[in-house]
Amino acid sequence: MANEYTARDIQVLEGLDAVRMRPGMYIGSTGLRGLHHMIWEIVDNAIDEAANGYATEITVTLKKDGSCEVTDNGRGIPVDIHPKLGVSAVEVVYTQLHAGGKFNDKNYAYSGGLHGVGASVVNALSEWVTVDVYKDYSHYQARFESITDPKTGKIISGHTVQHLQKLGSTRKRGTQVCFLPDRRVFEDVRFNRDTVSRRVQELAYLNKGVRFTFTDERVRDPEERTQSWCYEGGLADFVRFLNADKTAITEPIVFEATKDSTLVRVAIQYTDAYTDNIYSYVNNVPTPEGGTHEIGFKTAVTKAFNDYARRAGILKEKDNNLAGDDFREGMTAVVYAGVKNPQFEGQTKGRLGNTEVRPVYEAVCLEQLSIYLDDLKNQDFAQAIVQKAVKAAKVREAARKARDNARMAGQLEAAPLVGKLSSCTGRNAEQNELFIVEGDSAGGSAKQGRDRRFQAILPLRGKPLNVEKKKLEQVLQNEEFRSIITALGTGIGEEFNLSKLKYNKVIILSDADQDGAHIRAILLTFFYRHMRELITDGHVYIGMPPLYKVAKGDKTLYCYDDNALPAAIKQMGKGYTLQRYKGLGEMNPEQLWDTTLNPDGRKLMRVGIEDLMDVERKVTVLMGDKVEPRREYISKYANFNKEDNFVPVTGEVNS
Ligand code: 1YM
Repeated sequence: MANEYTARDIQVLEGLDAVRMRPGMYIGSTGLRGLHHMIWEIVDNAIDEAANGYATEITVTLKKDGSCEVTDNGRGIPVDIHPKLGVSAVEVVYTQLHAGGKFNDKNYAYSGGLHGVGASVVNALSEWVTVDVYKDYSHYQARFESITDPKTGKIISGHTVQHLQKLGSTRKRGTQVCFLPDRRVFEDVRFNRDTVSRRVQELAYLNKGVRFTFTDERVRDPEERTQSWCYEGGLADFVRFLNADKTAITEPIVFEATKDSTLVRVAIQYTDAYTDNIYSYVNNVPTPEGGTHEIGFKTAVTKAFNDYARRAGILKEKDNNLAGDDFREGMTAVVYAGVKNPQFEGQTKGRLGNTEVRPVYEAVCLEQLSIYLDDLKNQDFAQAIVQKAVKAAKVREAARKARDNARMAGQLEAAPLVGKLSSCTGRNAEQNELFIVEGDSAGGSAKQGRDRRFQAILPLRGKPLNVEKKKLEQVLQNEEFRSIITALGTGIGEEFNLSKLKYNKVIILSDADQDGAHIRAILLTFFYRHMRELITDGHVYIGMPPLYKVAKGDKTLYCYDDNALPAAIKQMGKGYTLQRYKGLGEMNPEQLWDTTLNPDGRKLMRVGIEDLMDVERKVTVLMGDKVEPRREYISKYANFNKEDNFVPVTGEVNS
């Protein structure tokens, strides 16, 4: 075979100790994200083997001993001896940084992951790794361990303790890799079942026809241990899944093409919703902040549909073009790009930066969409989409008028808010914080307890409107939301401008009960739907008031969750008093400052969008208008004390 790989092709650069010195540089973090990244680095290699047409099955198994095993049924990593290094290709791939076919263009189509240094990085950060290769009717195995040098006491990373050796004969084909993440590197070495299974399912959608099986051997019930996915429809199946709880008005529109070595894969399905959801990916990696592929896609959609609307006579010569937002109303899309040497940018590296991708992506989408729209058998859908956009344009125009009127009446400007918002005296937006507080009485305490130099308080009366079921126009009529929009200073919807944000931290403070959770969910839904950048840029927080106060004499301890209570009681000893806070309103201003407002010691949870597709589903199901899925979801997961149920977004706790 012309492209046959041999050990000679592998370039050799560096040893593994560099990785252990700076793990963050290679896997992003040593937290849970980084821990799970280890799995995806190995899975990446298996997916490449499938993408090249050699493997059809990939498994990921979480073992009882804390290790993770990944397999594929491809060709198996090459086993021949590297001419210069004198060890097998398997060992080169696992012990030499930057080794691997990924640096060799002729063997490599689209490389994902971080610089393709995956396998050796995983080895460097593991206690041990075993690699089994089934190839040419033989079973080979190698083993690596991080060992302590008896002379220097230093750790030697990923040391080969068993060279690749033939163990026996087999008819199996493929590669099996098992690794145990090193507890000296990671803050927490427990893999999260949901994180892994969700991502494996996502990979199954993105890699059509490949069977992905996920097993968690730590689960007791054998029936619940294994899940398996294989989607022949790929992205088309993906958008259908994303829209499962919505009402679709078209079948998925799907196309795939390659131009100038950029792979374009798109699936679009319209629903009767008012918002749009675009999930973009590059080389199997999510790009929640979009980038050049997504921009190209959006431009093409606007152009293709406007051109069609004119050809079909829906837009007359005198009419203006419809806006991109109009054509995206109700759109769910998966936008996939296969890119050589992708550059990921932005704070969380969630945006594609390659400028050359944009025109190529746009051209392919424009061509493919035009073909779709001109096809006679698609006319019903094409008409439905354009009619919906025309309606959206009318609503947008009405919303603009409503906004203008509101502005004219001064409702969106600061002045009439005096009395409601207690602003801070400092003018440095970087330092300022806005607390959105549930209820007037807690609001009152917060106003007295805060540090007015940088903390502003906005009390909310009652429950704000559930925005999920409302159009922007209606949202703007709601007084609670108008005050929030005005206080933030950013504008909203298409006028949203993050650089005008007046507060670096926007902190939601609500009670730790069902009502509080609901209010929090409504506010987060509002930010998610209408000011998403506020969340993706990391400005939204949830304040965590304490649940208990344990006191004795002049000593006081606050507990922020039930688990902390026994320790606090023990620490106090006999004769303590215990107070359970039912609401923020029960705290006096000093207590509120000590526990919840004071940056030294308070607990905040930053809201992030870690898994957009899951968030979208939660928001739709929990806040939307289809009753049946909500009832099912709630009865399945009902536990109102658990954060997760009503918070459509997840985040890390940082104090
Ligand atoms: C469970 C993880 O690593 N599978 C895998 C890896 C490789 C190959 C096949 C492979 C690639 C090539 C030729 C090639 C890798 N090989 C290398 C290197 N699964 C898993 N399956 N033959 C086999 O790229 O041409 C790196 S990864 F560099 F040795 F070729």
